[in-house]
This record gives sequence, structure tokens and C-alpha cells, in this order.
Amino acid sequence: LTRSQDTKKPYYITTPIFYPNAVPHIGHLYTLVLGDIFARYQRLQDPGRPVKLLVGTDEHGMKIQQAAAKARGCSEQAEVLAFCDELSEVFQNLSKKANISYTVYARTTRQEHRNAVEHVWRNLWEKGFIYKGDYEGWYSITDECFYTTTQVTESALSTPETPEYISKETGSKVEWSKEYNYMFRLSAFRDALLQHYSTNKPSDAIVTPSQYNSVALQMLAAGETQVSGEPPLLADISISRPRSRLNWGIPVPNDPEHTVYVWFDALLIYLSGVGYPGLQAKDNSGWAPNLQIIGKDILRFHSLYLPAILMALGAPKYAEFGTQTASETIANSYPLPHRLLTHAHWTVSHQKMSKSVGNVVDPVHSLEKYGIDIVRFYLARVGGRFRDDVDWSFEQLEKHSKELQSYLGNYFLRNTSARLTANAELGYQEVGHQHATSHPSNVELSRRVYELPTVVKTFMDNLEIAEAVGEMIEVLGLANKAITDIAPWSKTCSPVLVYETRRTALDTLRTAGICLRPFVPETSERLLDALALPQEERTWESLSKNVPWHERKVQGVRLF
Ligand code: ME8
Repeated sequence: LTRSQDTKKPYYITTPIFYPNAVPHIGHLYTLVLGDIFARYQRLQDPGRPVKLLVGTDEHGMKIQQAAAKARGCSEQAEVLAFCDELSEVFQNLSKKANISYTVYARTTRQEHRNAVEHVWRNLWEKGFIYKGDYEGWYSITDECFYTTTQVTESALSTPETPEYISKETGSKVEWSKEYNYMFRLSAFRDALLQHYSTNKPSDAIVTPSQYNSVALQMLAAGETQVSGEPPLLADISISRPRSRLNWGIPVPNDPEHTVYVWFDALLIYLSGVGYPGLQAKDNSGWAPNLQIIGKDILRFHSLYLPAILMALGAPKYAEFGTQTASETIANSYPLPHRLLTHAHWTVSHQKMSKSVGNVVDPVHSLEKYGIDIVRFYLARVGGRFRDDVDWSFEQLEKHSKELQSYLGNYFLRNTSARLTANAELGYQEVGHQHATSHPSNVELSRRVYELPTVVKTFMDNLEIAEAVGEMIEVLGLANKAITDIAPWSKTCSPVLVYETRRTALDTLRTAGICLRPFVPETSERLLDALALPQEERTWESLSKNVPWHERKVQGVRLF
């Protein structure tokens, strides 16, 4: 499938599937809201095209096994699954509560996902892209990972008789250990990955540009001489763990002594979530993702491992693969995702908000206290730049809440008072709807409102959410200023000017209301209901048509 061919397949958006090792925090809600904003925006742009939005939970691996053991005091498989069921539901409830319009709630513990993982594994094993390799290194049981020689140091307790080594990073004890593992030939895809990213501009491949650069640089570095003791950056990766250490996961096909590594398992959710292997790309499954949204913490997995696995899926046997050029590898690949939006993190006192640090903001509490749309608005307005980490602040949340309430809510009420409506009617009787806008503030506002959809669309298509919201707020700010300047409620204001001002204001509210639909869906619906716009007049396309306001019964209601 080439990009031009697949404009009619469902538009497919994915968010990461979260670890249900603890309850979600604002960071998780944030990624979900971003996914939902793009899904709703896409539906608004092209109502005839289905949009799929995948969200869910990543339930295998050591992290979950340990969290379940801690919470339930045992690591029986049934207990671990019950633990996952419970927490996955908490994530799902959060998605529902925040109006995330997901179409797939995917869980890695489902049978259909396991089938997909086994299918991919067998394909890559049979073709020789997965092989058995010996793995040797410093292993920490506490951290459940291998360290390289440069990452360990002698501990203070070490003696010549009983030498003892620890990880420099965590201080946990390490032991030299050797085992066989299944390895994936990531290194075979270096040239194809490099070509894939060098032929796709940042805005088409990895947004933001700085994240694109970090991947490009990593790959270039991978070609250079390796630092002694360190594996090269695109070295083959271990994709299994001995069952004796990790039993909570999918057993390796034909080798139950090994469990599939959690990231290899998790990345395949994007395929299994739309029916792979039952549905192939030529069907209407939605594959490949048009947009994947992730935090910068998991960029390497999505920008390097996933495309390499997809390339391997489409490749011939490894023995014949050597003669294939990078362009052929890309052309034969199982279709690659189109765009990867990589956002920065929410911090608390400039430290990453994270479950393990324990400095998290409870999303449910914020949604209940401030309202769903207010929280969504804040996340998009302040977190929509993606480049830099943002510190969570309730003061900022309140400030932006007031911005929306005043610029949108109060503005709406000011324009729909009974007296203003009656005076506008008098003005309409006098001049009729052919009347041209005359007051400079109304002329300027009308121009900005007319341009708003195009400006918003350009920003949204470039994945610039904060800029899109910023533009809407700027126009609403201008509208508020215009009505204050004109003061249509004053006795000296002629009915014709009242009519013109109200008409301009209703056009502003309609346009802003439609542009805001992906961001604050409930508030927009309330506004568009109150403006008496039928569903067919709430589409993006309808923005270019005029609404005969004098025929509409506009109701002044409180939006917040
Ligand atoms: O990494 N600010 O799951 P996870 C913004 N299961 N976003 C944040 C955040 C923060 N402080 N903290 C978390 C995993 N996130 C894997 C993913 S995908 C096949 C497997 C968001 O529960 C952000 O999207 O640790 C980040 O990438 C994700 O949660 C990590 O969630």
C-alpha cells in the first residue's frame, strides 16, 4: 500500500498501551486526549471516512508480575490476570470519563493478540530474522536486566576473596550470567531505517523535529565505531526472557522455557488491534497507522523496533535478504506507519510525573473538580506544543479555565440577552439580511472568523495543537474586544449596528464552536445546540455557508 492509495482506508490513530501496574495519572490522560482530538478532528474533516482510535493496556512482563505480586501477595497466573483486569478497567473508565472516542480497547492478554504475536514470531523465526543467541553480561536480579561492563562498578563491600559488583545507576548487585535468548536481527535493518527516515521529512515521519533529529543521529551514530564494551545502538536485540525469571507473558512458540519480551509483544498490539493476522492490509482494517502518538520515553521502540519488525515481516528469508537494497526492503515492508507524534512530558516541580516516582496528579480528581472539557482544554492549550516538558500547575489550569469561560461562555451570554435580541430584530426589520457589515471592529472580526478554519486546518495538519487552539482563543479575544468597543447594549447604539454586531458574534460563535469540537466536545455541542444549528450545519464543510440567523431561535444558556 502506498500513501496515495490508502487515503480511503480508515484513518488509524494509535496511543501507547499503558502498563496497568498502577492507576493512571495525568500523563496518560494527556496522550489519550491528544489521540482523541486528532480522531475527532479527522471525523470532522472527512465524515465519510471511518476513523479508528486504538487505546488499551500492556499487561505482560516483569513490571506487572511484580506489581501484582506486591498487591495480591502471590504471582499465580490467575491472580496476575485478575489484577490486570481490575487496573485495565480503571484505564478504560478514565477513557470513557474523558470522552475519548476510541474504537478499539486493546489488551495484550487477549487471545487474539497472542495469536498475532505467535504468528509474527513464527514468520520471523522461519525466515531467520529471529535466532537463538548466547547472551552474557552482568545481570541484576533486582532490576531484571543486563548491564554492560561500563555500567557496573565494584561495590564498597567487595573483597579480593569475594568480589562484588553493582550497577552504577541503581546500586543493585549484579552477577555475571550467561544464558541463551532469542534475538531479533535489528542490525539488518539499519540501512533501510536510515533511508526511510532520510527520505521522509520530519513533518512526515517523526514530529517534533528535535525528536526526529535524535533518531536520525542515533542511527548515524550506530554506523560509527562502537564504544568498547557497549553494544552498537542498532545491535540485534534480545526478545525473550527465560521462563524461570519471567513467566507472565506469551510463551515463545515451540520453546515454552522462554517468554516473549514485553516490548516485542506490546508493539504488535497496533497490528492485532485491527485484526492482524486475520485481516490483511488490503482489507479495510485501517493498517497502517496514519498517526501514532507517544511520549518521548518510548521513541526508540516506535521509531526503530516497530518499523524493523514490519520490514522483516515483508522481507524474504534472511539468507536471500543480503542481496536486497535498502529501497527494496522498504518497498517490500509490511506497510509502515506514516507519522509519529512524540510529545514531551508533564512534570511536577520539574521532575517527570511518573508512577514509580509517586509524584502523580490524579486525572479523575481533576476531571471531577474542574470539568472534563476544562481539563482537556488545558492539556491541549498548554501541552500542545510537544517540544518542551511542561510543569503541571493548578493555577494555570484555573487561568485557562477562566479564559474559556469568559471568552466563550460569557461572550455567548452577552450576545444572547433578550434586549439585545429584540433590538437586533428591529435592526433586521430596517435593513434586511443584505446589509453589509460596516463597523471596523466587526469588519476586522469577520475577516478573522472567515479565515479561522483555514488557519486551524493548517496547524492541525501540521500536528500543531497549541497553535490551533491559540488561534481560536485569539479570535475569541478579538470578538470580546469588539463587543466591548461597540457596546451594543448602550442606548446610543443604533438597532442596525446591534443587528450587525450580533450577527457577527453569532458567526464567530458558530465558527469557534465547530473548530472547538475536537477539543471540548461537550461544550461545543451545548453551544451549537443553543445556536439552533442542525447536525448538518456542524460540519467543517458547512463553515463556508452563511447561516440565516434571523430565522433561528438562539437560546442564551450557560455553557459552563
Ligand atoms: O511505556 N507526561 O507504558 P506506560 C506525558 N506500556 N505523558 C506521559 C507521562 C508524563 N509524565 N508519563 C506517561 C509504556 N506518559 C508501554 C507502552 S506501547 C506499545 C507500550 C504517557 O504506562 C506517554 O504517552 O509507561 C508515555 O509514552 C506513556 O504514557 C508511557 O506509559
